[in-house]
Amino acid sequence: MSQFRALAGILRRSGRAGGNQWLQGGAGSSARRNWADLRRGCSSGAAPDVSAVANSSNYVEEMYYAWLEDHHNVHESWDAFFRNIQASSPSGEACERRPSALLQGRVLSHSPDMAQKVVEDHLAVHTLIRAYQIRGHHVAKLDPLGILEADLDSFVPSDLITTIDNLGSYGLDESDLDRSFQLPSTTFIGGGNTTLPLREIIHRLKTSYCGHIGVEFMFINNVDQCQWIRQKIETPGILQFTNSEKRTLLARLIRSTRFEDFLARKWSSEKRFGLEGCEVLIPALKSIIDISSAAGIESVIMGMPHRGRLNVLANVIRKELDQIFCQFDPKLEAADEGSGDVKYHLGMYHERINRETDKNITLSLMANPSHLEAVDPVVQGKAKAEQFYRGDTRGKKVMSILMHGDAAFAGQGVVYETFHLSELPSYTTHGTIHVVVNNQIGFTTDPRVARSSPYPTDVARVVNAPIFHVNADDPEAVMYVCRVAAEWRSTFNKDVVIDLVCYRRFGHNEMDEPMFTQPLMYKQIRRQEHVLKKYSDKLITEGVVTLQEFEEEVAKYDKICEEAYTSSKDEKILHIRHWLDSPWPDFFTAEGEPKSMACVPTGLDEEVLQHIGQTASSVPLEDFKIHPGVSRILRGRADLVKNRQMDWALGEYMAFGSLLKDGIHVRLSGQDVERGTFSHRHHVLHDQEVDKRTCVPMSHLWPDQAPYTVCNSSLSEYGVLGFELGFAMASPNALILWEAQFGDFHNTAQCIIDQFISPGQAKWVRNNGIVLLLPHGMEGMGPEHSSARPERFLQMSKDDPDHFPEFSGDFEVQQLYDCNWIVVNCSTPANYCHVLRRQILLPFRKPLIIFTPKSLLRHPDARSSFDDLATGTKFKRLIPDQGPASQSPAEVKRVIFCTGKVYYELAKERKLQKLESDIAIIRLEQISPFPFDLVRAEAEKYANAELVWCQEEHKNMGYYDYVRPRFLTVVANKRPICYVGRDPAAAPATGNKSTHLNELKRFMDTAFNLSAFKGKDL
Ligand SMILES: Cc1ncc(C[n+]2csc(CCOP(=O)(O)OP(=O)(O)O)c2C)c(N)n1
Ligand SMILES: [Mg+2]
Repeated sequence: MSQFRALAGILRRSGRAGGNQWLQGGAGSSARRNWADLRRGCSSGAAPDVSAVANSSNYVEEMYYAWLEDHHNVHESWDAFFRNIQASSPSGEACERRPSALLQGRVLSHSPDMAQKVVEDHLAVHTLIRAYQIRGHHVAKLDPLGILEADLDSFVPSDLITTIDNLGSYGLDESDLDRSFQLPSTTFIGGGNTTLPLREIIHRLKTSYCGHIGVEFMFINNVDQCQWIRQKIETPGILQFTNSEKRTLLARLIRSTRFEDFLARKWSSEKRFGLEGCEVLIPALKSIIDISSAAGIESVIMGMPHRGRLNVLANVIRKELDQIFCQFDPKLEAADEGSGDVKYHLGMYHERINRETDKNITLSLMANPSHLEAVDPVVQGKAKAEQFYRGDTRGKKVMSILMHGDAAFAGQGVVYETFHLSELPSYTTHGTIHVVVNNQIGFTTDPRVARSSPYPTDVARVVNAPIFHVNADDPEAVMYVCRVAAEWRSTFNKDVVIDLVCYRRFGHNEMDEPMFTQPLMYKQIRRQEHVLKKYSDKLITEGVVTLQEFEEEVAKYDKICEEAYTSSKDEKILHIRHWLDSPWPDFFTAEGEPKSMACVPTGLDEEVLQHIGQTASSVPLEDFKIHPGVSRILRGRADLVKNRQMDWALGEYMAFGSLLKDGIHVRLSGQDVERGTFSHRHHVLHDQEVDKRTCVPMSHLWPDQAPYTVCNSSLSEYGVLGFELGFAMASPNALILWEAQFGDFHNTAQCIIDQFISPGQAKWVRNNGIVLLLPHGMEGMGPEHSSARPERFLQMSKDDPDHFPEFSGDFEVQQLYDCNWIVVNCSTPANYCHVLRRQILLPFRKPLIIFTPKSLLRHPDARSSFDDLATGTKFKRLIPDQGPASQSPAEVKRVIFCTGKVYYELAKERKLQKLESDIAIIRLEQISPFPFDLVRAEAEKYANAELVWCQEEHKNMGYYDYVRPRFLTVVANKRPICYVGRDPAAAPATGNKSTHLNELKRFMDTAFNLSAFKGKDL
């Protein structure tokens, strides 16, 4: 039992009726002990029940004499007890050496009152210690400017002893300051002492918790972790550095500061989002990396916003300075394809030796868009993937560091989404170190109107991450906090936050005038001495460096910058490729080109199909009891396999299973993907009798297959899609799929789609083969749950609608190579399987957007034969009409082009109306890049027919706006393309079932009314 609890227990017990009897009995039985017992105080070795035995005069006397002889003869608690009595005795009596006067006067006649007072005072002191541990940070001196409150509040918690009067709230007063108190085991302020005078206790608490470091950790519900932090923060003298460490810190600070100075001197009117006011970020990151490297970390993946990014690239990742400087040259031409990106967004990857540890380390900074915090989940995904491929199951080799601005960290929801991934088994990176550049401003906005929480870091509390606030003008305090944070990560493998409370010396960027909006703050900032000056003065005073050494170090770095500047002028061409954050050296040629420009057929051997089909219909584990409903589904699958048929779920099984066989890791992530939103997938079977016992048949296909990961995600799109995108960056030899619960929910991840997936290659010359599965279809389910918004993806596709391409070489592959992403809507399970396999068999990677079915999952017509997947078969970008119309195309009056589920409705209606010879129906399976070649062949084949585009979506949605100009280009504007589908609308679908059916009927009637467009001016 802790001493604190023992004392508390005594207080409770002494208030109980009959307590005395118990006390006497208990004390009597243990009253007579030998000296060794006295020394220990009690047989368990824990603190003795001081008040419990205080009534036993013999025992107390015995103790008292022993104490008089030598204070060390008794347990510390008795020592404190007798000292207190002595201190509270009238003068003269305190020196009384006879026990009778002292004890009988002070203890025996006044106990249990006196004992109770001692206990209460101890409890009070323990409460006081706890108050500092919990709330000390509120009064810590965190703001280097000394004008702002880091917690937005000047309120001082009354349970901190900021004035002597505050002692009153604990029942203590000034006279108690020199009384000694037993320290609880939940503090380390004693160092080697177990008791301290109250004055010293308060002093040490203030030093630990109210100096330049403020720690928030007492919300963590794990005793060991709290103890660990207390020990790191409270142990006296812990914040000490060797001279060599101080010199390294100074050298790093010089680099950080002089780098910004250099840029400011050379390009005074260029935006660079300088680090001035938080120069300590560079030594901070380097220190985190040093300590992590020493603990075994081999790869660090970082994400950060604009502020200080160039400095991090130069001084942490060690990008060649001339490569950075040449980016400021406006005449520099880009050597690579695409649009490129501004210099303060580019990423970087570098393998080097860590000078402090002499170990190899790979550092990568992920490229990011302006959209603050969007890169967070991407970094996590990439880190997770690197851990996964290295078999680093506990995050001991690969780690992530995320940097944040104070305003963005508090304001952006994706920060919260990312934190919520941090402990999930399939998403954890086993601890991220977050570093906040808290310059107490966001652009022009003050924190008091930018957030509702006291600190910008409060979001981290949800995952029990400790938060270290630190005054960034105290470089040693910052280094210490970094050391603790890195050790925390390697000890507990959990997230941790470092809040660098700093200031922004200039405006938001170098062109901005901050005095417009923050006049007083900026008056103070102008007066603020630079941290480098303050720290170098300190070290010179301490004799750690001489002024001359300092000046030489500065001159040395300035010279490095000057030389790099000179050589940067020789750079004529900018290679964005050199800024790649995730290279795939073996996948591409040395020049970064695909090794071929062909795609092998994606069909499969019958044997493989049979084997996968059988596994998909079975439970590979013994004594595993599945739900009868699942049994039924598996039996259904078995029947299909017997008939060499597959439904959607089996088509997917064939794709995943065959890729796994070829050593391709498959990872499917999203909400409820394990079962499948529509209960069709069932990739994870649950034992109905044994809790948490599951079986993943896909993992039992072949003994040497690649691993299969299927994971239900948290209820997030932005965070999870970003994560999977990052995962897909790590290796080209993996099929990474994210499935939306319903396609329209992807819009809460729009930023990842708009900023990373669509333009990623153009901005950062990096391929990414992520697959988005977006359930889509108008099925009367209402405005939501219906449309995955194909129009949005198509609008962002970059193939030129007005340019008729040349059909040379492998046109299909060339088109795919040129596009920014691939958009498909497959109408058959076999084609779905083919497109997934093609995704991996292509010699490059492009994002793949698939609109997936809902009702078609079980539609008896939407099945494929094994023949459609046989060896030699491949993905069909377009499925031509195969019925009577195709036999005599010249007679055909109308060709309906469509995509996806509406095909089945059209085919059914055509049959009903007996128009199979008059109307051809052609399915566009790959919508973008548009299969100009195949569409042209079909248009030519049905030379006399009207061309119709039919979609079930509203006219201003779906595919129409994308396909129309391309059709016109195909027919050289010589034939019109008529629209059949729902009218334009604001909402994607009606919530009224009968309206839904009426709409369907109306456009079906038009589709099969052969005179619908007669005489119309199209
Ligand atoms: C999602 C998003 N919204 C708005 C912006 C515009 N913006 C750029 S920087 C900035 C202020 C950022 O403040 P903070 O996070 O504190 O970083 P600081 O610039 O102070 O380092 C804003 C609002 C943005 N880049 N991203
Ligand atoms: Mg800020």
